[in-house]
Amino acid sequence: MTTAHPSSPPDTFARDRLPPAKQWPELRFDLPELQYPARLNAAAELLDRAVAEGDGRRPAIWMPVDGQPMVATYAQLQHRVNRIAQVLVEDFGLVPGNRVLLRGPNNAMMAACWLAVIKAGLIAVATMPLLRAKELKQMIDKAQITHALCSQPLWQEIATCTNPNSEHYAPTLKRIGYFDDGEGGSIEELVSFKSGEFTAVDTAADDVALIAFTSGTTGEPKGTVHFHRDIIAMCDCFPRSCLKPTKTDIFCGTPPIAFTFGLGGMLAFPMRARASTVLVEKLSPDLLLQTIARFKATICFTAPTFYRQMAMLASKENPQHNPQYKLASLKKCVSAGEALPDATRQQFKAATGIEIIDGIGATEMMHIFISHTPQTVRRGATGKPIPGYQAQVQDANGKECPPGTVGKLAVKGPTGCRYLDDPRQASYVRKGWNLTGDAYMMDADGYFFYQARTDDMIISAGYNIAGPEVESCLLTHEAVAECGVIGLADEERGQIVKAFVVLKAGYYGNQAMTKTLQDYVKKAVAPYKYPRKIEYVESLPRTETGKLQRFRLRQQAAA
Ligand code: 3UK
Repeated sequence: MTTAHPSSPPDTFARDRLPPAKQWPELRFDLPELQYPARLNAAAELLDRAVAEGDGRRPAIWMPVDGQPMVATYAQLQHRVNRIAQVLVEDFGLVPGNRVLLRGPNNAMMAACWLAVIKAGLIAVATMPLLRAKELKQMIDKAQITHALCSQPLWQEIATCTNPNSEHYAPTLKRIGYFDDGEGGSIEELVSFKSGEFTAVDTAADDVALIAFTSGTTGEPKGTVHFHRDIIAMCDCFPRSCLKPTKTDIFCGTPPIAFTFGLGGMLAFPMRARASTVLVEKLSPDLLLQTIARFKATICFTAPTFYRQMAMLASKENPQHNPQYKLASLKKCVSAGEALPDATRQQFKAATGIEIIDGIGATEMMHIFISHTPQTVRRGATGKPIPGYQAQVQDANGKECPPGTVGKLAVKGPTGCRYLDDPRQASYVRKGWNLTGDAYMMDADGYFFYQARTDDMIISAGYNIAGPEVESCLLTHEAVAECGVIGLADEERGQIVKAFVVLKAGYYGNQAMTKTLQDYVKKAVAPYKYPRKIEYVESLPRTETGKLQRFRLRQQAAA
């Protein structure tokens, strides 16, 4: 039924499972920088072109080795990428269009493997380190993956998928190559026999380059399919209009390369700018602050909860203030993954002087599509559609709402949602618009204000209440370290507002505190939004990408 594409790679599995054309979002390439040639290999564009244009000796990737900064230049990275690509093609026998699962922490080998897969015209399916055999099997089955490259310390869960006696056996997976490993047969050993000569496969701009599974919280994971062109387009949108990096910038941060937020921020954006990136395998807020100081990082990417904890640590008023946190090098900070509460923005600014750049992105859209620069912040807003994207707030019938009305966020631009063989395509894309599942409001000046995930809106006694608004309010109280707000089923009101609160050290969750917090919210926002129930907890459930798992809070509340 499918017609072969003129430039089809030998294995057309992923292309054949794209949604039918009428279910695609409208793609827009309105800017001059978004006019791409018909043939484009994203790894060649990011790496080979940097070397060819004379940047081979510039630093590309920094890593801490025994606490000391170690660097790989663009030329060194290219040599390593070429040799891995040779292993994939010559030893593993892979052909363009085959899928390769990648499993590793953020480090230079993981980055090199990703680039090698793309350069060889294969399809990268990067997975987050915390995923278990169950989730890996779902992805392997869905994307029909035959080969994996895995960081040795993470071997266990993926090895389970090759065991025919395991319930997580994934029969298509034939071979796993392990890296970060000194043993015989490791990728490091295999590459040592290779010449380092490898010409990038001449892919079409719209050949599939990667399948990113959504970090969705429930149900079967959805694979979002992205082309070589999409990787470059994400680099030519948000970074160009909001971040404005230069060659001397040093990026650092927490999002995994397996999350498209991290793929951009930790690898593709720095490379597109010929800048460098610091890859650290495990970061806490404390270690991220130390990393910024040690590597003199200039740009940081992380989630709101990290900025909040970093602000607390870096504040000079904090009794635990660590004089090692020298943040003088830091110039720009990007927050995404969930809404940035204004309280966090203000605390971080007070501690560091930096105005965070907030941006909403999605795995389906590849990266950020609404954001702002530090100069154009509007309190409480995510920003405006970035150049290259259009956005509007729609009602239930897909009609644009007037300013000031809460509705569904709809976006379109050079990238967009294409699920791999999934009926849910029909709910994400309607009439050419991508519907992200977020409730938003646009003001008269065109600024977009996040309200909540559409299915997280709380309806209490007929009122619509956005949990994040109540969270933002609670976070401005001096006793509150973190909080999460959900709707709890209630016979009389339908739902009531319930807050889970993590208190700062020295505060106690008793009745007096509950009364204090309730009164505080009633004074700051419309009183009907106040949390009728407050539960004090040690920590909140979060995904590996820093997102609050509200469904877990709801389960906890129901139990
Ligand atoms: C939420 C935000 C408010 C929103 C992502 C930047 O998060 C990313 O991708 P996911 O697929 O989740 C998408 C959903 O997350 N969200 C993200 N950023 C914000 N809500 N303010 C924000 N700034 O519900 C969105 O629909 O995991 C973020 C770049 C790439 C990404 N993949």
